[in-house]
Amino acid sequence: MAPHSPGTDQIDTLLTIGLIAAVILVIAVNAALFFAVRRFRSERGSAPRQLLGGRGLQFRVGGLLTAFALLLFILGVVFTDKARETPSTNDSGLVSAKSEPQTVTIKATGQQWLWRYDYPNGAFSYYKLVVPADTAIELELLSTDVVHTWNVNDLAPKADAVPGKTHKVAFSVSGDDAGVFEGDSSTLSGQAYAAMRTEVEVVSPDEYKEFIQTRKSEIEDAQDRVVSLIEEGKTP
Ligand SMILES: [Cu+2]
Repeated sequence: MAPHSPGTDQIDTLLTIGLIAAVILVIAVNAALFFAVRRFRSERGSAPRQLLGGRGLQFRVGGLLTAFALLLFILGVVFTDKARETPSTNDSGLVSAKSEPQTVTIKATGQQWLWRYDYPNGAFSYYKLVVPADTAIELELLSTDVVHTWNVNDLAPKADAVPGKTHKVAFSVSGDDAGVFEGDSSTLSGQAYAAMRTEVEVVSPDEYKEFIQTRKSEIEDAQDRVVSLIEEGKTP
């Protein structure tokens, strides 16, 4: 993972803590097993001894594991303190006509097997989402058929698009990190779910405005062409 939005670096940290804990446990358990097998092995041919640990030993091992669990819990809480920080729009982000910082709300609709994005001005795009940098982005996840999962893990925790419900996922990317981020639909949503990929392109607020305006007029032009074809009787 390469975190690029507030909160995602915390998820990354938690992942690392979990990994280190797992490695420590695997080594400790195997070392203990290896030690016990070597230390208490019986000679070939003789009946193996039956060993019983004293009560004290059980308490010591139990205590040690409790301390380990407690340590993990504390580390998890301490290092993910900022995970609930919400993304915000800063000075370089998208501003309104009255130069107030804005939050951009975009509808992301999952369908077998494509993501559709609907922008505030009525423009839409498939597969690729374009967002302004330094701006709080709020995605409203919807689904027209089955459960899909919007998963661009450099930007946000993954979130489900469930039919009949709206889920929200928020992120913001600093202008220094502007670029393209790859993602997918990480819930089995049918035959071609592996092809249900997505891409988030982070551009400057001006480029974003230009993008949605161009998209909007392209869509309107295409609709006009269809309408005139119908009027001429050449129904497509
Ligand atoms: Cu899907």
